[in-house]
Amino acid sequence: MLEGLMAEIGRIVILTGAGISAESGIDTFRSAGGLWEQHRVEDVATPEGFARNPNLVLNFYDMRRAALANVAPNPAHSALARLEREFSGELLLVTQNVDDLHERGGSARVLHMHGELKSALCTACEMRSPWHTTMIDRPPCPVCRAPTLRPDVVWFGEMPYEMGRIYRALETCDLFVSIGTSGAVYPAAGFVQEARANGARTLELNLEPSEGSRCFHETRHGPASVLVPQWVEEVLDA
Ligand code: BJW
Repeated sequence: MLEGLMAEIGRIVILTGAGISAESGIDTFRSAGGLWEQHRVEDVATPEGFARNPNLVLNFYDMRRAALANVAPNPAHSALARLEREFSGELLLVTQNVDDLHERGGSARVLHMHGELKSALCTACEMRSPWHTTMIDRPPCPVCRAPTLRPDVVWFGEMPYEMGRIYRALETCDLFVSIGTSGAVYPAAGFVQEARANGARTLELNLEPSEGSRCFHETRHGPASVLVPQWVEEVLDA
């Protein structure tokens, strides 16, 4: 479907989800044995869960932040970094992931719409600060010194980051590509319809059909570590 069309592609928006980091050893959210198997979503990914039991939530995110040291980017992350370097058009890489594997894979411009494990949000002064250690011990905010840090991630019921910039890019892109996401969580799940309504071609790369597969012009099924490098090669060869 994309053959012959790629030459006309000047603006690409890419959305990634947990599936792109699965082969690096980070559990996806909805897989058997995934994160939500050990913890209820309501307990660890809502503001209400944090208010009820902050220690449980801070510990959960401290452990996930520490676990980043034991994983590495895979060929899918590296391929998207190559695309950023070599594609002559405009590229916006939006990830729902809170890990740092895109950056470690070589991508310099990544928009983390659900926040980042390596960032802290102060509930007192609302400033975001780079964060690499633990929060369970209630360290002071680097900006206002209050002991009121929380993980800088977007929980259910909260507004994802950079929505204005993302919707503006979806209005003008020629191609929207969704990689390794189940299409179960909004607003990201609605990006494909937004892009299509504005005239973009749409492509899904996922291990298996997702909840939103039928919304895409084209879907390819298989592991991201294989599909993404193949697709990047096609784009750069066009
Ligand atoms: C592979 C692979 C391999 C595996 N290769 N692929 C009713 C209807 C509609 C909406 C709502 C509703 N009720 C409430 C809402 C809104 C709510 C929502 O969507 N709820 C749903 C449950 C229905 N959304 C929100 O509250 C959001 N905020 C919001 O809507 O604000 C208002 C607003 C209004 C208007 C405009 C904008 C905003 C906030 C959502 C925050 C989500 N947060 C989390 C946690 C982040 C922190 C953390 O990590 O702990 O984000 S939840 C979790 O899900 C995480 C993920 O980013 C997100 C998406 O998951 P993802 O990435 O898709 O992972 P999986 O596991 O679901 O799928 C993995 C896929 O990979 C699978 O398909 C596999 O097949 C595939 N795969 N191996 C390729 N090797």
